[in-house]
Amino acid sequence: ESQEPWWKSAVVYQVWPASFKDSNGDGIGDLNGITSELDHIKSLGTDVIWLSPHYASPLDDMGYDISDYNAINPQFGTMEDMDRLLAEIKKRDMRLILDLVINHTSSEHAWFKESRSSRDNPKRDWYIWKDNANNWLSFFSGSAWAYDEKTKQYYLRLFAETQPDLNWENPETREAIYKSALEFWYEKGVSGFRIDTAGLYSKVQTFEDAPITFPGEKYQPAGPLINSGPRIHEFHKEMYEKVTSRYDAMTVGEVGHCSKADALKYVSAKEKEMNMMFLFDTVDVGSDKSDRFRYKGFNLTDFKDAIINQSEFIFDDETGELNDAWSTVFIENHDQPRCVTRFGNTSNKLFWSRSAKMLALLQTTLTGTLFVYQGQEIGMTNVSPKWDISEYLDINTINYWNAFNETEHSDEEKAELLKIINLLARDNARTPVQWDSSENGGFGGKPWMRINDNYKDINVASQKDDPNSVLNFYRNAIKTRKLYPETLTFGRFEVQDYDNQEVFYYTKTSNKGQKKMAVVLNFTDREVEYPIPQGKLLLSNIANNITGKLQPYEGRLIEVN
Ligand code: ISL
Ligand code: CA
Repeated sequence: ESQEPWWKSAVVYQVWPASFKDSNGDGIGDLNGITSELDHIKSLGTDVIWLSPHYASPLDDMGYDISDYNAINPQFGTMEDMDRLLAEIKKRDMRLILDLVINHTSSEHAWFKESRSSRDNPKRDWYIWKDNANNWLSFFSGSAWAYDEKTKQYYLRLFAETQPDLNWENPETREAIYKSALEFWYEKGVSGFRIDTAGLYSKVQTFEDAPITFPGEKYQPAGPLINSGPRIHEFHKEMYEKVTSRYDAMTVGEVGHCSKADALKYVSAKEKEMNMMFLFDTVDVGSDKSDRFRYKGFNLTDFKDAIINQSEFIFDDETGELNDAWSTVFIENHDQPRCVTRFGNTSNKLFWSRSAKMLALLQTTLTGTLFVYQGQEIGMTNVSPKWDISEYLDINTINYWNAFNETEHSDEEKAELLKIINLLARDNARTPVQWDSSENGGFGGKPWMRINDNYKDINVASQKDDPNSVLNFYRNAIKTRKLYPETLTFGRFEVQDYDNQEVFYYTKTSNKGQKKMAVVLNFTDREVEYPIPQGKLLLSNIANNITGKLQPYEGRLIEVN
């Protein structure tokens, strides 16, 4: 009955291929492994699979360093494997979106090899070369500029040294990106893209020093000099007009942080840029937004604010009705720690299971397109705090730790940073998916990254037929979401009792106002007496509790009368 496009009510499941499932025993997840688990993915209520980079890559940044947009990483499989995966996805009435990494390539990409070969190479200007470096900080620590001995200039690399930034100012470069990274895959039948670092393409062309954000530091976050820069909306409009608009596509841009005005430019339908974006308010709660490891701790009102910020721009200020913009709902991805460790409680089995389900209840009742990350559906946790720093393999973590150790620090300071790394490192999302309690957690061969020690307790096999498992809670909650789309996916979101630091209480109201639901979540490990709204209990993570007392981590969805 609704005229809304399919991607608004879609449930998206993100696969990060290296750690999903290994079909040939070499310890690296692969495309055939994904194909073998499509029924699991579908059983959740998934409509769309977002596949993190599967392209040819040296894997310095686990595939976000692409050396050929039109080839499959041989460690993940072949083009035939990819065609089969796509066909099997479609057979199950799902769609596939890919990762679009076009702010930079790998330094092994043919374009960059040409560009660096001489100052007068025709592709020299496809990347950003300068005689002098400025003070910009790389997202992976240190200077954002790398010196190239051969031609004696610096190239910009906002991420790893092997991830040179493309020069979007050059129209020829943009054309090449559209053809090779987008059109090629649309023509193969994919349904859109998750657009990596979608806010970073337009750099302020003076390349001036960034102001001091972190006093005493040599390099400083470039901030607005690179994020949502002067031509960013022009570039997105061009990409939409030249490519995306020709397909029935879904696009979700990774923007991170931006003003409300920019948000509306990115995702208002009339602007013709992209459908929706990922904002990082929630996943950055308690952290400095330029450096997550500068962490100050969690509090529930900050968390409420973050969730408000991520979707308030899709409602008209005056009427409260939806406008023509759209938003996303997510709490995990391959760059984030596990939500049950971060926002829930893993100190015992009961709290683990209950808080994982409470977070599922939160996610499945918020407005926007819902994204679930591999392993989230079984309540996978962060790695053990006992892991040695050498077990962490992510370039972001390693570079940060090395940069920190370039200056003297006390044992207390080191221990403090190690604690924060354990809480927030991207590695936490990247351990192999735990399929069963057998060797290597049923993932395949001896995995490229150490499996989480708790795989015997937390795995798909032990949860799939247990009606009380986290997995079946996710399935039920997604079913409920699909039963009441007007209220849960499209409804107006209003936080009640904002100042409460223990309970997160909000209402969802269908656009025409005929249905109203309340969500009440106890974010503490204590019983809390609470004036719970009267009505029909639609979903709860504790069977049959209709008392006025919320158990630790209890969550309820109530249809209020
Ligand atoms: O995770 C981060 C570092 O703490 C973020 O700053 C992250 O680098 C940023 O959100 C951009 O992420 C995306 O592009 C990166 C890649 O490493 C991430 O995996 C990807 O999601 C470079 O392509
Ligand atoms: Ca493999």
